[in-house]
Amino acid sequence: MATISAGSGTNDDAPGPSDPRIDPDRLLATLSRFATFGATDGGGLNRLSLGDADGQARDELCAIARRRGYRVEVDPIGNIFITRPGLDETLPVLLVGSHLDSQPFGGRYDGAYGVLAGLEVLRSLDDAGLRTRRSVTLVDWTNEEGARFSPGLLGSGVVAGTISLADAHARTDAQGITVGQELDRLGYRGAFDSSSLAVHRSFETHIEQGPVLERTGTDIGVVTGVQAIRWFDVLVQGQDRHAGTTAHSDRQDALVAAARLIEVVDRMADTVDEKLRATVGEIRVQPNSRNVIPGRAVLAIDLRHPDPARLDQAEEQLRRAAAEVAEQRGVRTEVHQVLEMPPTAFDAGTTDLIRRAAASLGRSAMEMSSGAGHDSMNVASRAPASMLFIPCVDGLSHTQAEDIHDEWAVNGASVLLTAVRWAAEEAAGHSPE
Ligand code: HGY
Ligand code: MN
Ligand code: MN
Repeated sequence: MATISAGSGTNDDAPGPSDPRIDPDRLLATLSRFATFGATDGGGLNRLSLGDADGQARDELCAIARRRGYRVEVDPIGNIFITRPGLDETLPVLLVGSHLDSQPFGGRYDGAYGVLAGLEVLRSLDDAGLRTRRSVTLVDWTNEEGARFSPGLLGSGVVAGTISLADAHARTDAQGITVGQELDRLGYRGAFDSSSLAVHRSFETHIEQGPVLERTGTDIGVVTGVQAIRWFDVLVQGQDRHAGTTAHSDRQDALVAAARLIEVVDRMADTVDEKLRATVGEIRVQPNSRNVIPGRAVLAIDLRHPDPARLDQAEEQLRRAAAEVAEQRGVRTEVHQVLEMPPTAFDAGTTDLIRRAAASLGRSAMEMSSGAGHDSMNVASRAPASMLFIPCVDGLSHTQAEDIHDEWAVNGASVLLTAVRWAAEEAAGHSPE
């Protein structure tokens, strides 16, 4: 695993007053610093949304921003907006950023890279003494992952209107703690009206979370869109009974019934089509004791496909299988949809800026669609948005083994800086094509 060290070389040819450059050492040192918040022994992160480690990362980000004199605003769902004011603050802003929360045994770069590459852009503009026409705002979205509080994309979803603030505050984790309680505990239930934030363009930088860029030796992924996502919770209610005294003919075993459904989900890549991604990533069993026949099981299901009609097919198969298993196993089943994200097509003009920024820096680039979900799906419903990817080692993500090379990190931030500078100078009233 390539460790992040102080990056190679600094900027020998110091930037002119209006020629901002990324500071590789500062970017890499900041990535290392943030990787300590929620660090696991396996070299990854356990920085669940609104847990203590997320609170530490948030506090560090805000402290850096305040030391730099940036404006720090927090909205009622805890999204953090850090603004480097431009010459004309009446103009819609440039939005960069991503998320700081991670999976339970996740990687150090999923989300964090986008936030910290965005921070590096702000600091590089400072170094060059460059005041952009439009303000540049860096965002840390609350609960992108949805690992602790379902659904994911929660903070950006409230701003996009896909979930109400009240519903979002009421979401609970496995211990029954609510989002609202955690926001209050960490001091991140803010009052900033983010729904009023006017965005000219949004650029989210992220690791690819797949193998294509590394395999093809391409520096930058120019992301044209994201596939559709649907999450379901399936409840299986049987009857808990003594394992030693209950004949199999008298059992209503919720876990066995759930196992039948897991098989159905796994076969969907055949029964729907090979582009479908169907996963049962989590199962909660009650009472979860060796000598008790499980009375209740809850499956957390993640379905994805570029074509929502195929997701309709998968959903229909899931609902039919749940009804059949209920009949066969003498249990009750319920299928609840907890997240629906339609396929997203990013703004062509914003995507083109990324493509041209990469070319201007001599970085190789290729167009690609994202298999992973991102907050930019929500941002795209409100403003011209796009994303740029950097490679990750072996395409691994959502695992502690997630890793990147230093030069990939620097390349992505440099392309982001160029795209942001160009967009920030676009004429007032310029309506992105
Ligand atoms: O699940 C996703 O696609 C994202 O990485 N959270
Ligand atoms: Mn992510
Ligand atoms: Mn993720």
